[in-house]
Amino acid sequence: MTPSHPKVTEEIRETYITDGVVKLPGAVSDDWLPQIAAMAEAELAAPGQWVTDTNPGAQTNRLFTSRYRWKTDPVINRYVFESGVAQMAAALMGSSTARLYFDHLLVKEPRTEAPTPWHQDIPYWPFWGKQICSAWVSVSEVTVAESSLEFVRGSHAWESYFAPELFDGSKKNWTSDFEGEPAPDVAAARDDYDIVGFDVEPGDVIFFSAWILHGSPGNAGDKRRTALSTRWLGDDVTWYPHPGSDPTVTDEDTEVQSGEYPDDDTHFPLIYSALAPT
Ligand SMILES: O=C(O)CCC(=O)C(=O)O
Repeated sequence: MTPSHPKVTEEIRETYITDGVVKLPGAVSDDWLPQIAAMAEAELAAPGQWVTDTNPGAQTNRLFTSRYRWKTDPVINRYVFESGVAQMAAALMGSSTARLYFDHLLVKEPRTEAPTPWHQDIPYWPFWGKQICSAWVSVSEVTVAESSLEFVRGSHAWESYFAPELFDGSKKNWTSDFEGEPAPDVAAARDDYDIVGFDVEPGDVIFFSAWILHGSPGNAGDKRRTALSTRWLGDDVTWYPHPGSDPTVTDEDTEVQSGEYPDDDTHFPLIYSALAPT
């Protein structure tokens, strides 16, 4: 059955397919945003298990990320199941289903110097397939200078698979096990790339392929930038654990075998199916 969503017009879907990224204005309702902001505040005060923090406790110059909390955090859990983002992701990917991989809170305090390095998501993740995307929402208005996202338009179609890098500004590889070419230094040669950046209003969601090169500058602004990215798996996805893949869910946690569709509702819950009665 063809997936659809009222906000995913044919034009928007074509942009997603061609560019690898699209912004859906007002895709989630405003009432989610204060809840996400409060969740972030609580997480900063008492971080969960899967955290990167460049400057613990600081009010400025701090990049903080936390992942895979949908099972224990009630706000994230409700957002994943009820916000409608899963159905939009499915419609954009042309997938009849959307399973959640994980949620990723990304906070940049005011005057955070560290950019999010230019990277592809797919090499970090233990999955293979083209129907994999993220849905990134900011709780407040954010310009690119305040650390909204930038993309190399069309790079999802390059067939590249770049070595993952740490997100702490160190420029080090995320793992020593991964063999692969480093991501190009887009920041050093911006004119060589077709870069598109998105200023966002609250409730806008940026959907992007796991294969696209993307990053964000540091936060030059004087307010916190809080964003929540959720990661979505479509019909063509298979389990592909490999050296360097994110350890939040590993082969030891799931009975899914390499090369199989990740039909595991405990770890990758089915959030949307076009076949399910509405
Ligand atoms: O929020 C950011 O700065 C980076 C987000 C990102 O890279 C992602 O969601 O994949």
